[in-house]
Amino acid sequence: MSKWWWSLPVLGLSLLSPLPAGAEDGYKLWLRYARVEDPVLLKAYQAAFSSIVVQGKTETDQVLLKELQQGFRGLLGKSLPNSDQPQEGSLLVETPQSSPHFFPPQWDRELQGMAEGSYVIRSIEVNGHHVTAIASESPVGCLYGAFHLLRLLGTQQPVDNLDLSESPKVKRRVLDHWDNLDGTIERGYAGKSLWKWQELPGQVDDRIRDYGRACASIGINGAVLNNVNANPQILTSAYLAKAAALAGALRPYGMKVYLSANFGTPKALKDLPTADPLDPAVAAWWKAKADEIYKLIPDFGGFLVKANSEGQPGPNDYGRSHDQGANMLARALAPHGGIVMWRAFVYQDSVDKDRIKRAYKEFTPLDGKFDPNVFIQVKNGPLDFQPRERFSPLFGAMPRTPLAAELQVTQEYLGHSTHLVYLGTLWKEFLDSDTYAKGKGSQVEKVVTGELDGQKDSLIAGVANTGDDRNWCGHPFAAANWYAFGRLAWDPSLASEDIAGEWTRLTWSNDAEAVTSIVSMMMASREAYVDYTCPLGLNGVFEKDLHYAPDPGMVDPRREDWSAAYYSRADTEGLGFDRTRKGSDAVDQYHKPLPDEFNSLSKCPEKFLLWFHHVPWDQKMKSGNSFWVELCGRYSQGVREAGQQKDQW
Ligand code: BDP
Repeated sequence: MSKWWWSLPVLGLSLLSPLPAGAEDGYKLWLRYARVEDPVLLKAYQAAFSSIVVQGKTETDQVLLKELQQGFRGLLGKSLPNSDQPQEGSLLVETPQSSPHFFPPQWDRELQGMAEGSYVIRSIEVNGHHVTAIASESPVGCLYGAFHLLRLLGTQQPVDNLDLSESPKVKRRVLDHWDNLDGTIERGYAGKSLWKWQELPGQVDDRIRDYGRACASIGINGAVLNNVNANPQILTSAYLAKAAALAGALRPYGMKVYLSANFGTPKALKDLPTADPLDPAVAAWWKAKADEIYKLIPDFGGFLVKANSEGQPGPNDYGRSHDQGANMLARALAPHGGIVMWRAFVYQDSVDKDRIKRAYKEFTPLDGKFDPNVFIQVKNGPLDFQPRERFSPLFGAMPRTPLAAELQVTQEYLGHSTHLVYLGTLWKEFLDSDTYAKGKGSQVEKVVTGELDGQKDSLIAGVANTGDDRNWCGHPFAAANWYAFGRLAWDPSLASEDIAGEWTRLTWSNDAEAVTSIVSMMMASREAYVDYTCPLGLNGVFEKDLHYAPDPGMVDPRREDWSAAYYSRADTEGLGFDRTRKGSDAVDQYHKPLPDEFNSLSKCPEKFLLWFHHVPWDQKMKSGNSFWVELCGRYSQGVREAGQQKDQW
């Protein structure tokens, strides 16, 4: 198929300036700490803060003191001294350990009942002085509080009568780096890996600390360092020492390091003739490996595993099941407090003719069979990070297993780092979806936070979009997705528009017109992208391997379900994949009343139409148009919208 039309929106957006205003190059991300523009506010802020009191002596305390000093210097043009005693206008940063004399006992009680990393920010009086207090049970909570206060100043919010209490709704907020040991990044569009493996462990690039700062500023508290298509070498002593050096650099920022583990490692490294999870020698190998890791990295988070998926080894190779594989690893990690993130991205074609039904069919029978420290990590949609998918029916279908949501921050199918596509709206659509698992009001968000089924541990992972490009993500607007991922992982109930507004103010400007224009570009961008690439629920139509431009007729000789034609199903009758009860019956993997809604051509929301239906070309749409006319109209609408963004910019 000719792809001339594909160049239209790209042309439009490539006219965006790649650099932020002035001499800035994007390196500072949303941590620019630009001088407060409003003169009245600037004066008020300058008067409100006189000194910083950080009595804690941990590495995290040092990091947060430096951050506050840098932030105030930039925002207020004023250096604040670190003093021992609170005075009028002090900013008091306290934990019960660091400041036993100041820490109000009732705050202690309040915070003890809250999740790790929680904090309060309050305007109070201490010894007759007006001070602002940031308080937490831990230095890391204070660090989050410090970033919160700087965000308030950076977005020009009032800070005189503060009474804030913040608590992360998800416990583990993790970036998954698909970084290879040779420095390349699978699906990376922003240069090479940030981890300079060849320089480690002797030399840790300063940039790692800035990465840690950026993550901490939005509450991200973990990083999987290497690609899910894991090179077994990562678990050799040489690489573990390198990982330990990175863990040391990230620890002050409250970040734990995790590793992707290749299930076949004991065999691949030629330590054992097999990787069979039921072979005692294999279990002993992993136990010894876990012991070795925790000697080097005492707070190691755990393993992420892609097993029996896209050629990766796994328990099925030995006739064993996913739970047998995952539990064997989990038992090696459990004594140290580590977890296994076992991915549900599996689609063996023997399981079902329709690829999107396979993971559900493989995993739901295993609910209740996993050890407590195993997460099943599920991509938001049942296919593969498409511009729009219905949520994976696994959410809400495994009540006895903690489910981690895997989102993709890097824009594999969403225009790489060339197209402006703000993903906050996509992720909210997913998180807000009602699974109906326990009746109305059982949103995906509640599955992920653990609220729905009373899970104690919770995890959201985002496949990172960072690289060693000077501006981190390849395009300033791609950084908004890193930002939005962190903010939503902390609190999935935040509104995507508010997050876009915050990011815009911190990154570009507080100027009202700039904020309105940029936020409206961002808010419309994903819908426009869907329209100009795969409208009305069309899916799986991207070109082979690269996954950049749509190519709905593509046939991949390697696998039917890697072919766009398998998904688009265009024929003389119509377009789209019939997943109704007359077709693959994927609709019945959802809880009632969703199956009936999706099954019906008239009730199915039009944005998911081709995901569930093979729609006749002459089908009458809600607009009154025929399906064909509507489809063409959506493509044109997407292109128009992209053009409009150019004008707005
Ligand atoms: C697909 C990517 C592939 C990943 C795979 C995965 O194309 O590069 O390895 O997902 O998530 O989206 O394992």
